[in-house]
Amino acid sequence: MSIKALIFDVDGTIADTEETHRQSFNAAFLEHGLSWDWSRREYAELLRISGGKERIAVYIESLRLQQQEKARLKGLVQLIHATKTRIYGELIADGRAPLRPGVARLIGEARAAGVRLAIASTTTSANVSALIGAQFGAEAWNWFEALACGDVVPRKKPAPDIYVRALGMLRLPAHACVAFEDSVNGLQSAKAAGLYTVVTPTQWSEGQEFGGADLLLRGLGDADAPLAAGDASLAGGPYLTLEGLQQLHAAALRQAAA
Ligand code: XBP
Ligand code: MG
Repeated sequence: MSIKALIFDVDGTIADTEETHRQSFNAAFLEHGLSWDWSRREYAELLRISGGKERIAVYIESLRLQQQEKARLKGLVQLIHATKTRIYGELIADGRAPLRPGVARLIGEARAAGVRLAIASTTTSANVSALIGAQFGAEAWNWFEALACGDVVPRKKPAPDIYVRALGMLRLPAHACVAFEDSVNGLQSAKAAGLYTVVTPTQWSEGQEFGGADLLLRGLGDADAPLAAGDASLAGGPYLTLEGLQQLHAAALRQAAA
């Protein structure tokens, strides 16, 4: 088996969480007496910025305000974001943002085959734990040997830092791992770290530039959610299995060595 570990992005990849993030941002703004209210269209643009704190700071900078007021508001970013993270955790614990089709199946196939699991996400470890706990149960926290999240690295996606960190925690070389992503920032991060990367966009990231993806599918697919014909031919079947991925990954390694 040329694949020793699967490294999953979280938001948009394991689950379509960005609508819950958007609602959490807006609820936090309200709680802090701010009249900001990010529409879906506005949030889709803001998603180009990795990291909720960074996103809020860029938004503040875009406002027509005196520099002094911008500086004051930027001084509140950590507090606003902590409120947003609390609200997000509550919504996720309520079962918002179910797993995308095939995620639980592929993770189960990997565990059965002894392929190791890791997370490489821009969001906070609190958010990742909330999602994994809500969707898999608390025992699943131990399935992921490496949780590389948020601020543990100086540069967020599209920089490779978070994937390099996950590889270091796994003590594995990039060529022995596969990354799963949903966005161009995530794809660029994983490719810059040298990983074979599967991209499954969501409505928030569709239309972004996925030219460098090793495998681009609308989703992983499942027995009750089979892939459309085009994706099925790429995946080698009605849904992407670990065995199918292993064949694609091994072929890519052979091609790179040729
Ligand atoms: C996506 C992100 C995150 C989330 C919001 O992360 O860019 O910023 O949008 O979460 P991923 P935070 O790498 O998992 O796709 O507010 O915690 O940043
Ligand atoms: Mg993502």
